[in-house]
Amino acid sequence: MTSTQWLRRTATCLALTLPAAAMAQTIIKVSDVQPAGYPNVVALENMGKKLEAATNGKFKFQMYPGGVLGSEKEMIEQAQVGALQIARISLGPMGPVVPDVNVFNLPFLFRDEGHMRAVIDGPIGKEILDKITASSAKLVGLGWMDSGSRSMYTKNAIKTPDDLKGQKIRVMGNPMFVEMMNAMGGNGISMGHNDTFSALQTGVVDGAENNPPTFFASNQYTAGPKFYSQTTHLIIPELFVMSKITWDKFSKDEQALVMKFSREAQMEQRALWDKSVGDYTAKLKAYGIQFVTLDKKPFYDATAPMRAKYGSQYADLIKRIEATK
Ligand code: BDP
Repeated sequence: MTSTQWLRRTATCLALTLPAAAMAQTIIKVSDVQPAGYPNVVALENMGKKLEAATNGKFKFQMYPGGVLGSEKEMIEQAQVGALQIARISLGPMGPVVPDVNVFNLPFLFRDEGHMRAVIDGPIGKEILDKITASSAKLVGLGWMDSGSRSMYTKNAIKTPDDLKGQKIRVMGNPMFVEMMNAMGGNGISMGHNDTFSALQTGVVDGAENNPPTFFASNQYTAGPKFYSQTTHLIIPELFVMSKITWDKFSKDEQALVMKFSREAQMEQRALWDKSVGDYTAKLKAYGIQFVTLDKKPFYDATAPMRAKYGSQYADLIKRIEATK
């Protein structure tokens, strides 16, 4: 037996006899700006457990919740160069990287959250993920996540666009959202999610906009805002993407497994979301945040020129989205 043959045989014997954990493992770093325990993070942790079990421990997820790896823009950049394997991000900051996805970033595009779910679960959802994968961004779209709808939180109640006059409102990093906020009467300031708490506290911004679970989970509700005014101007799905550099190293079977568990994570996150969204809202109310109902039409009308300007390039797609039941 040559020494190479001997080495190979020994390696095979070891692989057969050693417990999985002692074999070479592929660590998959997964990052999220949301904290541990948030529906997205839990769904991804469970996806990791399934993948680890199905591959006899070859793949292992290492979670980095709470934005420890930086902003979503930075997470996208890290995934593009293969320094991060899975980035869970909002579609908002994906827009500047893959402009095709911006159709979902239009204010008041979806009728309600149920409409958004029907679209992302169906062929259009798949098309948009595939557009990310086919783009030059070096990312593979794995699956969607729910994010409810985004509304304004400020020190005063917002009932009409006039109430936003002179107020600096934090938005996600995408020029479209600055334009949207300006159209609705405020001054849009874009910054990363993790900078928003101190921006609110120090008065760099007067308010921000997000869904109730994030308003609570980020502690922003303790940083000054008193009112949550339910404009529901954006219903943006979130997504998780894999670095293409990582993806290309996987076998076809491994890629199929990742896709299967991604879809399951999408559905599990939704169930977790539905179970917890009421609790988050109740906690905000218990703290004293006042939820304001309002007439959405003036906000819808104020953003109509924006939908016309950006929507024209997606005219056919928007018709299909509108026709989705
Ligand atoms: C939250 C999303 C997160 C975004 C954040 C934001 O879960 O992905 O980063 O909003 O506003 O709802 O930046």
